[in-house]
Amino acid sequence: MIVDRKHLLSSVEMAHFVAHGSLALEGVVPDVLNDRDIAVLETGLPAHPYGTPLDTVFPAGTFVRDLLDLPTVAGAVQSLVGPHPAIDHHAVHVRPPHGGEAQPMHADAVLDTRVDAFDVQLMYYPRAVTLEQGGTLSVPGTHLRRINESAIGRYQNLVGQTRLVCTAGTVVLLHHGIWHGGRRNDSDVPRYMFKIRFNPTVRQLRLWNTDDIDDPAVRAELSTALPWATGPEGRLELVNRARLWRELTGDADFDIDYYLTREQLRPQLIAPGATDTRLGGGRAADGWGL
Ligand SMILES: O=C(O)CCC(=O)C(=O)O
Repeated sequence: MIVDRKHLLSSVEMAHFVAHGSLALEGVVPDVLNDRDIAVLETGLPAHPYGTPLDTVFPAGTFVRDLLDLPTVAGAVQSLVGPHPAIDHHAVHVRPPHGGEAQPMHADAVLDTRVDAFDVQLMYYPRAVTLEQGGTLSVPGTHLRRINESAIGRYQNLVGQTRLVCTAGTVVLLHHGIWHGGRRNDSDVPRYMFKIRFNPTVRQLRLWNTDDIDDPAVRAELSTALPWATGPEGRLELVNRARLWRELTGDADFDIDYYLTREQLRPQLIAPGATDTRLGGGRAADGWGL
């Protein structure tokens, strides 16, 4: 389905996603759907091969499709991965009362180093989540620091981490590289989360509503300072974000400060008198002038 433009993300929201690696849609799923969903999640859902078309995995009329067709959800997903994404995989996570252990911190793929494309993970919480219930831990902004799945598993807590606490019907969209982990459920009620990973099937180029692309708030979002990325680490994040923003906007000259521009300086002109031995000893034309 192609979503009406008014439901697409704005450039400011996209810039927030690029800087943080996540976007929360608080309480966007109505209770009538949340109640229906719990029953289906308890039963479980059939698996499909990686990369199956969305229409095959979640045909019209199924509860997941109703969830994905909610205009706010559909608009956000389309803005990030485009229309007709494929389903990488999906999983139901139920943490029983006083059950489960804190998961090792991880990213959801074995070394996925793409910098010019990304998958999106949708996490849907049909019931309110309290801190006691073990709301998902994540570290905003880590998605551009690629790690190999649970290679960071020995770290239980990191500076700048957040814990999800939300109302029923909340959907969170995450970049595939974000560092995260489920926590123990210390409460008397089960905690439900349903996750879907989307693969883009089109180039992730200007898929959102770009009317506000020149709004200064876009650059402000892209420059957000995060607690774990101070000093030189923070500067590296500006480079990483500028690199992704170039891919998403098609603006090959975009930069935050001068970092990425400088890193890519590789002039091809050969100075007078210099020889490029790789090219058979050719000399630069005289008079090029310095
Ligand atoms: O249960 C959670 O909150 C998170 C689960 C998780 O990290 C995952 O599915 O990769």
